[in-house]
Amino acid sequence: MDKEIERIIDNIKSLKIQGARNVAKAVLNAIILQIKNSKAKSFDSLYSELLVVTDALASARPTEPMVRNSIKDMVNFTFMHMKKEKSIESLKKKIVSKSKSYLDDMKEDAENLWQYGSRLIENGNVIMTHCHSSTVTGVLKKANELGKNFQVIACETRPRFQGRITAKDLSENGIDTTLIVDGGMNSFMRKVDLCIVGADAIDSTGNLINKIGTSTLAQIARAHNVPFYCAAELYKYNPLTLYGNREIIEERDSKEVWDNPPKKLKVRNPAFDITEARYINAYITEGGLIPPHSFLAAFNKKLGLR
Ligand code: RUB
Repeated sequence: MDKEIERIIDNIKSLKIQGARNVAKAVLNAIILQIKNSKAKSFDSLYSELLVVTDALASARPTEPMVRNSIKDMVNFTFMHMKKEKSIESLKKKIVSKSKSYLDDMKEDAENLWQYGSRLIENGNVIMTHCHSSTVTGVLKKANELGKNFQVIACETRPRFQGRITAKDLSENGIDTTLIVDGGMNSFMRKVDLCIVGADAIDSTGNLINKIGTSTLAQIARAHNVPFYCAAELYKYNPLTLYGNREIIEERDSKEVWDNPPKKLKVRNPAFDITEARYINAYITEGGLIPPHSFLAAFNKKLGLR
């Protein structure tokens, strides 16, 4: 495998590249690299190489439907075009240009989503978020650009402290931001007007899979009557959940929690948890604000358009 692709896979595993969108973008860039640098002499070997590389990329973070959906689209595109193109070089050009337009579409989707989300924020609001979601920070930065005055409370997110990425990014962008430990969610909720979190996966019933602690935040928000939104592109949907399959929750190395624990002590480190649809007021998507039970229909509509 190309050394640069191995580096991308390592960076995804180690969380140097984190958050569903950033991982999906890195995967599409890895596909471009793979195709450009391929020395395959036949359509079949180009296709087989793509399958091996995309399989390794998809396995780097198991709980990421956006990655899997994008890979599936690119693999299907390659398969269909193998029958149409006359030479390997023209097929390679087609795949590279498709991957680039895919990345452009993702950018356009995010811009729309940020616009819709920013309209939920009013002057004087306090917004609580959890972990680091580039989709959520995009919404908040858009609202700031539009001249809205608000405060953000960012939860630190054990064990890898991704909340600090959010807090640093927002405060560097001139947004009034306070970082708190995850355990402070309840104490600080009294001041909060709305919560906005990101998404790794959404299932066919509208349940959300996101950084562990998201479901706690949603339940605390409900107890305080605070609206709870999730900012998620439609491609975060896992189509297999319609047929009874479950999204697998990634369990990371327990050493991230405690690198040298006492002997016989069990330490667990699931990366994500499930927030039931009933705690979610709406998903903020590129197609607008939609209730959880409509996520599947909106995804299907988007697929049809593509
Ligand atoms: C990140 C996380 C984010 C989602 C959405 O977890 O849970 O909320 O991935 O991010 P991790 P985005 O740090 O383990 O990847 O909105 O950027 O897709």
